[in-house]
Amino acid sequence: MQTKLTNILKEAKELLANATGIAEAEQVRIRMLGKKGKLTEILRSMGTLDPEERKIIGQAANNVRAEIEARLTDRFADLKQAEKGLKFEAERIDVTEPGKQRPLGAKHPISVTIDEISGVFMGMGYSIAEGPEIETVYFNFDALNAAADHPSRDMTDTFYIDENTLLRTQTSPVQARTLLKQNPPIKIISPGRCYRCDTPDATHSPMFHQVEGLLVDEGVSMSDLKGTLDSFAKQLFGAGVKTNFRPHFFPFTEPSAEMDVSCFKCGGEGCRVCKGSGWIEILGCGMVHPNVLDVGGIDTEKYTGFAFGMGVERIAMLKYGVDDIRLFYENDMRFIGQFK
Ligand code: 2U9
Repeated sequence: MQTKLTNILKEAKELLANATGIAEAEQVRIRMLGKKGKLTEILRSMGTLDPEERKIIGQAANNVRAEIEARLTDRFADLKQAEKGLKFEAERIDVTEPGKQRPLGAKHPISVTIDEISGVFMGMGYSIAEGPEIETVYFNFDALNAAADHPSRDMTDTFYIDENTLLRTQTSPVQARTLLKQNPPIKIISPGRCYRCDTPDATHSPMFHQVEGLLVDEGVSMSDLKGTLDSFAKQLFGAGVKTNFRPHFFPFTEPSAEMDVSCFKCGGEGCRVCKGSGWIEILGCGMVHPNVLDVGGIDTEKYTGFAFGMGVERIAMLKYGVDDIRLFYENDMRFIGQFK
């Protein structure tokens, strides 16, 4: 029996040494110490021994059990560590590998241009006013002195939602609302989206952007308008540009004018950008019509004002040499990314 015990220990040691994983080591435990295990069998058969022998063999069997258990514990620990090592190895991350490149966005050229225009006027003390893109016919047309039969009111030119509601065709209703809300001095610009029923082509889009401005105070004259807009043009297009004002007509201003700048590309010599004339039309402007001030509840005996408006896409196209307005709405990063 002693020999059997020695063999059991030897076999257990060998099997454990060769076990390549926790599952195999567990099989060794069952084979030796399990209910039907070899050592258990010996312990069970000890009943046939005489008491003296039983004591000796019992002691020896307990020693063998303790030895196998100790070996099992060590082997389990080693195998567990080894399995963990394999798992870590399989999950190893190479932190030196280059990361995935996420394409960076860029500020849209229309936003770049609005920010440039707004920056110039904010530098002159103007505040930014905003208002709804879905407007009333009253604020978009009536309050702005547009004649009842003015062509811009046509269904073919304006997106109507119902007979009293439309998508604003200009940002002027923002200033009309400000006149009602605020007492002079008023000094605001209103950048924003506008909508007109236009078939898209290289220079037209049914949605476009404007920046309009309004200044109302005591003693405001046409020379204030000219000085302000001349300074604006020099800051936006370069100190060397000259401005020229041509008479024009708008329902909401009287007198009205359009402002040209000397061509910032050719310096006035004549080129493709200025179509050979040396001048480029930039914006419309004028002294606010007394009818418009009246509607806004402004005392026309005391106050006068000037206003101006410009199309942002047009300015951006001229400034950055873009020849098709539709490029602004395609969101192609190869285009948008050029204006950072
Ligand atoms: C109020 C009073 C007056 C805003 C003005 C213009 C001249 C003008 C056009 C330029 C190109 C619009 O984008 S465009 O088609 N705008 O020429 N806008 S004066 O005058 C106002 C606005 C509001 C209460």
